[in-house]
Amino acid sequence: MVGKLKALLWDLDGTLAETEELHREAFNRAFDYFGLPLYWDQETYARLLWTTGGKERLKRALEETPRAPGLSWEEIAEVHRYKTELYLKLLREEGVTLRPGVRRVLLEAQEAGVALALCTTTSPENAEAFLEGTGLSGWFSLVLAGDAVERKKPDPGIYLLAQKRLGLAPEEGVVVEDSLNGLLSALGAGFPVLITPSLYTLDQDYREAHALLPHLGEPGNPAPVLQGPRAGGRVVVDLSYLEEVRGWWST
Ligand code: XBP
Ligand code: MG
Repeated sequence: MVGKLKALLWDLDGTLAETEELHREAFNRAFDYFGLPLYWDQETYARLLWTTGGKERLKRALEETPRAPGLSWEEIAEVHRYKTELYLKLLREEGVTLRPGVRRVLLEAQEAGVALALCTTTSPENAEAFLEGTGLSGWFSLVLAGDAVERKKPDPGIYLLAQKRLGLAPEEGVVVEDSLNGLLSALGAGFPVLITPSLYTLDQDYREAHALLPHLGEPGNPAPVLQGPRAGGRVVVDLSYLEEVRGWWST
């Protein structure tokens, strides 16, 4: 294994926090406002989440709904801009809680001089508002969001761009993700990947992940390791465990 861990790269939605219900609510309110014949219940949203990116997801939903109007990309972007406004409002009003272990691991990384990068498919204003709302503004030296890359996850573009911007070799980082699309994107860029599935991505196929745990764990509430180093045991994920994940990746 080469050198020590230099960067932790995080997905946002589903990984740092369970945000997808706020997104779903914002989408549905926007559909109502624009008079679109769409309503996304949880089952529909779980299926549509396979298409990453709000505009791309809306385009797909319109295409598969026979009585829906054929909107241009600009019109889709307009509905999506309004959805973003609603999401930001919901985020401020309802707030959001970080998933177990997230703040602790971020803090440990920050204190150890390990760079933090946010690599998310959501829009940049959502990412900034999220970081502000959770007290994490300024923690991430790199934030890549939304249309920062031409093709969204599962394309590896976002993680390749992060490597370039951070001057990082894949073996010098670990990616934390919550979905198969995120896993495929990070693997495509060559990174070791730890997966903590979220409410909408529990049943996806994570066989290729280097570590799989339901959450990062906290002292007093360690997480069962389903796959990867110390599988069958319980861990509180910290930098030393993440180093083990890198070791696991290189074997
Ligand atoms: C998840 C996504 C996003 C959000 C909605 O991103 O695919 O599209 O569901 O946000 P990630 P937007 O898990 O990579 O953070 O409507 O702003 O796209
Ligand atoms: Mg995610």
